[in-house]
Parts: sequence; C-alpha cells; structure tokens
Amino acid sequence: MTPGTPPRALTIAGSDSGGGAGLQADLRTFFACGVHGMTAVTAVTVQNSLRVSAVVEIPADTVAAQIETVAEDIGVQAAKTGMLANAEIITAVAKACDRVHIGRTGRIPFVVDPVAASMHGDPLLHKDALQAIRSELFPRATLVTPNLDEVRLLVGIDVRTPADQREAAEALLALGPAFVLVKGGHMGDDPQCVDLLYDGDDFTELPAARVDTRHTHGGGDTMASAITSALAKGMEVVPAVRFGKDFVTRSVRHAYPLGSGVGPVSPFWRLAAEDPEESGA
Ligand code: PXL
Repeated sequence: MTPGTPPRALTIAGSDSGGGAGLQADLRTFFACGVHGMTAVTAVTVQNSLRVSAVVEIPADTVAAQIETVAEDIGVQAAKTGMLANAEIITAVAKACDRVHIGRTGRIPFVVDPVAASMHGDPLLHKDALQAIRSELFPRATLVTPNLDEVRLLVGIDVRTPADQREAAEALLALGPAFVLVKGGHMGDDPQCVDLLYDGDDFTELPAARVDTRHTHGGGDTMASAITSALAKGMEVVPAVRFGKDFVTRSVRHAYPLGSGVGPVSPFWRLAAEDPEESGA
C-alpha cells in the first residue's frame, strides 16, 4: 500500500554544521512531528558546539527561488523563518512568500522566529536588518516567537517582570503579527519558565518547570518548528503553541552533551526508552 502524503512544512533558515540548531533542528522536529520538512537555505554557518567561526550568506534570489520552487510543486501547509542573515534576504523572502500565499496576505500559516544571534552571542543577523524584520516580516506573520534578547533588540524593552513581558507583547503586536509569543526562558532564575501568548485580546500564560541543563542549543528553533508542524496539520494557533511548548520542554529534558560546549535539545524524546518522567505525562 502506498502511504499517504504527510503535511509539508518549510523552514527558511540557516545551516548549523554542528547539527544542533538551525535548519537541522527544524528538519528533525518536522520529521519527529510526522510532517515532511523542506528547506530554503539562507546561510551556511561554520559552527561546532563552541562557536560560529564563519557565515556564508546565500544570494537572496536563490533563497526566494527555493521557496517558490517547493511551494509550486510540492505545496506548503505552514512555513517558518529562522536565521535570515541580511535585509536583502528578508525582502526577497517577504516577496516570495506573498507570491506563494505564505503569511497573512495569503492563507498559509507563517511563523517568524526573529533569530538574531547564537546562544554564544555570535551574530546571525546584520544589525541593519532588524528594521526589515519589523517592517517586512512581522506584518506578514501569523505568529512571532522572540526570546527576551530579541525583544530588547526589536522593541527596546528589557523584560524583567511579568508586567514587562505583557508590555513587550503589546509593543510587538503593534508591529502587525496576528499572535505574539514572548518566550520567558531567560527571565531571572524563576523555577517556572513562563511564555506569554497574546493576540490583541487575550493573554495566555504557558508555564513549564525550568529544566536544569546547559544543553539547550536549538531550543528556540525546535519550539517554532513544533508549532509550525502543528499548524501544518491544521491546528489553530493557541493549541499549536501549547503543543510546541510541551514538545520543546520534553526535547530540553532529553538534551545531550556534544563536543566540549553546548549540546542540542532532542526532538526524538518519543524514541527514548521507557522514561519514568515521560510515562504518565
Ligand atoms: O538557535 C538559533 C540558530 C538558528 N540558526 C542557526 C544557528 C542558530 C544558533 O546557533 O546557528 C544557523
């Protein structure tokens, strides 16, 4: 019997040669969620568990062509962005997405993860490209998923309290996305890690117990990709974000050491042999 074709999701993102984050994390997550994963590669990073030592950016028209080529033939049920590198690529991505109906101007859900730097602080986006993220991608996004460093860069708010987190969500929503998810992962050392979802009417708090590990490489990418997978399957945004939060929390619990630096989270937690923490969860 020929199996049916699974939903298809597209990541517009950079390659991490160490396999921890970037499009490698996105593809792992798509496949772990039962979704066929496709890529529009924006940049090649030369990277291991310690640092990003070089970045080669892909020509903007090649990025756009990857998006259009897979959308026209294979079809895309949901898309996400990760590392976009520069303003020229961002403009090309926005135009290509419009042409194939990805984002709020079309019908295909579009998750914008405004990646600015690696967790070691290596830049993954030119500073002058922040404005292009704000003005060209945010108005097209179904959902944006900044962490607190990205919130500071995008709207200049230094989030330290739940009230700051709400203020930041409002400021980000004013830039045009349908939903904002302000990830609280870097907020103090609260034993709870509370993410805040906002759609202009309702705030939804998504708490999870903080996991004691330094191996969190690719966590943001994994969460945005799990949400994108759920959207590709036709889920609404709020349940898709709840699914993504639960998925990434389990992936962080199964993170593993790699090299001598920071190891990746593991979206293949379902494959872990009988884990007492998972059973009954
Ligand atoms: O996790 C953010 C991220 C996204 N994309 C690439 C990366 C990283 C972090 O290092 O290398 C290519």
